[in-house]
Amino acid sequence: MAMTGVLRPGHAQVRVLNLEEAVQFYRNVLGLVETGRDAQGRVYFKCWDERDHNSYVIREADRAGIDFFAFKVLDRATLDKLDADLQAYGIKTERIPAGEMLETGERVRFELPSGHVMELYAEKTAIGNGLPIVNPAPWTRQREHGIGPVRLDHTLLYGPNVAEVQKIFTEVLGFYLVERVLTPDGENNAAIWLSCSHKVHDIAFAEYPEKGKLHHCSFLMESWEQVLRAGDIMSMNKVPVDIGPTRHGVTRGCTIYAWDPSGNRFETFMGGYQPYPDNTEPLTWTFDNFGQGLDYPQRKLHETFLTVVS
Ligand code: M3P
Ligand code: FE
Repeated sequence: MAMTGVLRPGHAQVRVLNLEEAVQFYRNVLGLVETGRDAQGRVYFKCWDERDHNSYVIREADRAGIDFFAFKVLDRATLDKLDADLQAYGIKTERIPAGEMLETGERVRFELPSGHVMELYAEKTAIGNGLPIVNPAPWTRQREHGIGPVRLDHTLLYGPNVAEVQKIFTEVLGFYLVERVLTPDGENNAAIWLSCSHKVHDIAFAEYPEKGKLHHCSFLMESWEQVLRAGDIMSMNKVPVDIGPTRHGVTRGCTIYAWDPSGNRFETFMGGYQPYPDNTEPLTWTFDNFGQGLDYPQRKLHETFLTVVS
């Protein structure tokens, strides 16, 4: 499919309680590549196969959770157009100057009705994946270091006003609804999975009374075997696992949910099907089938899925 407009998840900034403990976890257990530190004390990471300078940034704070989540857009003209479209829709936007984040261009920042801070940007320095662009090998040693995901895949965010959030993503930002779980009365959506691409989701939201909460950031693995290997590495390092390894009914993704040392949930994920935007009939799950949606083999609506966020 043609890819214009909003391209893909670009970066997440997540709060951690102890910076060096978190750096050790993200570098050696999850196996991200540390790419820099800035004057604010933030530490920047990328997954081994990502070419842009950073996708996951952590900062020390007294509570866990997410500061903001960003999407990369095609170019500067697209950034300006989406900024104008957001404003025309009635959303206040702010420009964060280039360089405020390392190796990252100007960002358009706005707050969603769910209380999450979102950003769009067009430019981030390409530092490559450690392989030459002429005659590259299929992987580097970095892929074998820790869990070693290939990229930041999506995030699931919890907050209020999901119906309004859905309208912004579908009417302004060019996303389409891929799947949803209905509320018990069948009248509204309890959770939505949205795509701006050919991926089964680029972002998801679940209705929750408290604003701005993080359910998980998800990291893509290349195979089910790699997800199982991730589970082995989690156990070897006594990482608290929430759910899995298993398969979601929703998205058909194969998954493990686990927590970082600060209590931020993350997911190691692979699979799912590939929707196209002419897929105008989102797959719909009734609330009584939420358990299959979450954990298809066990058909279990794990309590933590609904209640534990950061
Ligand atoms: C995902 C994911 C449900 C959860 C589905 C989760 C239906 O698709 O990627 O985390 O509860
Ligand atoms: Fe996920």
